[in-house]
Amino acid sequence: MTRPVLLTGASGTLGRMLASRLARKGYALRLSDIVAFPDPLPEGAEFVPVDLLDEAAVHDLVQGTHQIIHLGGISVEKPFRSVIDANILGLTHLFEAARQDRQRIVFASSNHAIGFYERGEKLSVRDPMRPDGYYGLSKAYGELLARMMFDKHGLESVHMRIGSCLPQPTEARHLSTWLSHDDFERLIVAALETKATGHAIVWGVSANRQSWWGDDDAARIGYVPQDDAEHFAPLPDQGDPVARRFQGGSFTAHDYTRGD
Ligand code: NAI
Ligand code: 15L
Repeated sequence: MTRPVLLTGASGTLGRMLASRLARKGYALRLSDIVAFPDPLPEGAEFVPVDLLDEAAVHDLVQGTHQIIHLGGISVEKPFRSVIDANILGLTHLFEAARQDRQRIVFASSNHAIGFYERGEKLSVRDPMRPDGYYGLSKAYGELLARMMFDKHGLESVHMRIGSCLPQPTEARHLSTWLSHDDFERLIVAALETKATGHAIVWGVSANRQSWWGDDDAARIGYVPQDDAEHFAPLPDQGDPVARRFQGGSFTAHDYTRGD
């Protein structure tokens, strides 16, 4: 029997979209979230409700699956306490369970791990992280936890530093950060299907002419984006001067107290 791919955060915006796309491609899926899956279950999918904070339940959830796509957790800037619960404790439970079962994890990291670089600066995934809040910091933790897990235990993982995954770009910042749904699917399939990934970090971004993000491990996992936000240009800029200055946009302006 085929072992299903585990998808956490399945009831969220990207999870629902991905679940139906992967099911159409013939993947057997084990969907999981803390809240019920709101749509009819795709063919070949089962749903297992789990709170990532429940270590024993996370351990059981991983058993018998084949690779893990981890989208579950807090997906916006929030106070420290709410972020650490799902994004640090919950994430660590998942990596520990994956390590015991020797499963590859494909992790939804975020551009907010590097949000305090100024717009226009061209980045490599090897540049130092500059998180723009507790949310971005939790994504930095995920990437580093996985680095340790690979160096110490050989656990493979692919980190998608996702920009803005939307049906279409709606503001000027998205001309650089947009990840189309089709390219998101391409990235996920590449991360699942590549024979060996090691610890890979890939910008989760389309082939945008105005992208700020360059050198990464996309070629190593075979990810070739095909869409370009430029087709939607020009788009209006949004937010206050801080949001317009930095790559992380409005997340950087949240509780920003510097005078410059
Ligand atoms: P979302 O907020 O719609 O989905 C997250 C899901 O995680 C929700 O369904 C929620 O119920 C679940 N969740 C939260 N706490 C949980 C817990 N303790 N146990 C189990 N499940 C829990 O977010 P979205 O937009 O679908 O994003 C998915 C992932 O991709 C997130 O990790 C987010 O940080 C990341 N990401 C998304 C981007 C985007 O453009 N949508 C950009 C960069 C990263
Ligand atoms: C993210 O990490 C968020 O999950 C998503 O809601 C968007 O705000 C995105 O980044 C972005 O930066 O556009």
